[in-house]
Amino acid sequence: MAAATAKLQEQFDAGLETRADFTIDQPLSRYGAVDHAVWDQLYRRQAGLLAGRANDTFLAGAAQIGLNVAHVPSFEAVSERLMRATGWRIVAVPGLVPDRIFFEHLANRRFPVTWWIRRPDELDYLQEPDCFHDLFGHVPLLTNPVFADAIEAYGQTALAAHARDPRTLTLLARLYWYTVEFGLMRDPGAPNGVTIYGAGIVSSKGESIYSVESPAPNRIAFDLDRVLRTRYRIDTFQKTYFVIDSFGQLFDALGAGVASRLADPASLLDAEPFGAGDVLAGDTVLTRGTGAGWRDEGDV
Ligand code: HBI
Ligand code: FE
Repeated sequence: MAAATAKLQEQFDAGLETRADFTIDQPLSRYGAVDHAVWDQLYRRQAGLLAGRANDTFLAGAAQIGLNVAHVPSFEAVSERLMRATGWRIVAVPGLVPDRIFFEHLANRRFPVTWWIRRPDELDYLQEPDCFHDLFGHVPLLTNPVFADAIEAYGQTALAAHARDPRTLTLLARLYWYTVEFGLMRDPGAPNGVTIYGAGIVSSKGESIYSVESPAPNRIAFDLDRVLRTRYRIDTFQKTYFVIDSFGQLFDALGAGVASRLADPASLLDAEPFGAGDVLAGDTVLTRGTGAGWRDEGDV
């Protein structure tokens, strides 16, 4: 969090006027030729890698909202197209925003997008979300009505649960992590039987190949309670991916499912969490990972 805070401070210092909801006007004049070239390079690289690996609606959505351009897109132009598709908008922010503010935006069909883009020497890995991760990773699927409703429902549930009991943040973050950020979807027509929809995967060169093709990680059918109890790694490729059947299933989980589960979160909060690489007796295992590169090297 220290790096993110420093980054935020840097933006404040640079004189960007930040509103109470942490939004700013996208400072278009601050992008230079290098920034635009980074977007162009990342977009073309990921579009190539994701053909046949990502969920069908993902790349179609990216083109639909005008991300297939050779420069950092105008957030206003993207917003206009997205609004027509599902009534969602994107808003520019300096970086990570406080949890409550983040949930409030989602609950009101606004997706916060970090305005700045990584440097050319950071193409492959970045610790905090930048414009490419937020916009290319998260926004294309918001053109899908069911996915769009699922994220709004998550925002509303998270806002209420977090206000009632801040300890639920851990649980909410696990659910978001294993679906919105690192989710796979079952697809019998795909070469490996699954396609990518998670934003952390689609915006990563290495993980967009690893998540669907590597024998190392576990791929386990999504189960709400299981995911709510599972720790995650932020510093390596995932040891386990959870696989949904449809965006309808995601909507049920991020909507009524987690809302009812968090109405009385005590048992979940008290339970010992599962490790990121654990495979349990009750799991529906699609692929049991070989663990190459991580099993026996100590779990989280
Ligand atoms: N802020 N800009 C931004 N993007 C996020 O994904 C984000 C955030 N603040 C908090 C937050 N995520 C977490 O609350 C969730 O990932 C659970
Ligand atoms: Fe993200």
